[in-house]
Amino acid sequence: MKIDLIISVDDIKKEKIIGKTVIVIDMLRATSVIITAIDNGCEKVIPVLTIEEALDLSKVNRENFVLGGERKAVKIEEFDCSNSPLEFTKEVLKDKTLIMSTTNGTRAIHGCIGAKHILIGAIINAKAVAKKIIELGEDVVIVNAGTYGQFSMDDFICSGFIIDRILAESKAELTDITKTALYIYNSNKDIMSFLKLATHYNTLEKLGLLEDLKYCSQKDIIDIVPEYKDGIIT
Ligand code: 3SL
Ligand code: MG
Repeated sequence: MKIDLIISVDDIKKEKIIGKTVIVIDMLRATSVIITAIDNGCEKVIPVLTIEEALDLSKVNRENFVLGGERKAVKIEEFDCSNSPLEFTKEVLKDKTLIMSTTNGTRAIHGCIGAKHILIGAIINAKAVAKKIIELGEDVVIVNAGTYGQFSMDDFICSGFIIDRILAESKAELTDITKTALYIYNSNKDIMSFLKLATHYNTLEKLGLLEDLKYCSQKDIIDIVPEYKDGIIT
């Protein structure tokens, strides 16, 4: 098994992902939200690119849907929830479909359409992702959402952590970039300390979202791996 990595949504090249198994990572915070929502009983998540699309989709039977997401890390006015994983509780999500639109995460998922498997990963489900990757036994491309089309330290260390979890149970061939992600994780096993250097960490901290940062940095607290297929994540 070979593991490669793409550093941001703007760097996705179709020829690198078509027919491949990909892991999409936006640990701050979109993929952490999706994993938490599904784990808390949300029926399915529909990631969409625009606010208009989200509002349109929810028009019929509005009570069946929860709308979540952000622009510039802040709740979208017409939506029910922001992009804080802590808002997506069992009570909020019971028997609901979550329609979600975020700046980088949902774009990254859409950018991977055409891949054979699109798995949703974060720090909180890294071990489960590693297990699934080993079961599939195929080459993997880790797709970092990044931030506004740029490399993001948070997604990179998360990639290194997932690679570490894979290597704990299996052999894999690494490219230079995945060796670097692993090196970064191995030199910074305290995720929060490393994240403090990241631009997006500071953006969220300034918005008073320290609890989100703490939550998203917890290792292996959730044992499921959501998968995107035909427009929905289950
Ligand atoms: O860009 C995204 O998808 C979001 O996760 C960013 S934020 O952390 O909600 O600001
Ligand atoms: Mg992010």
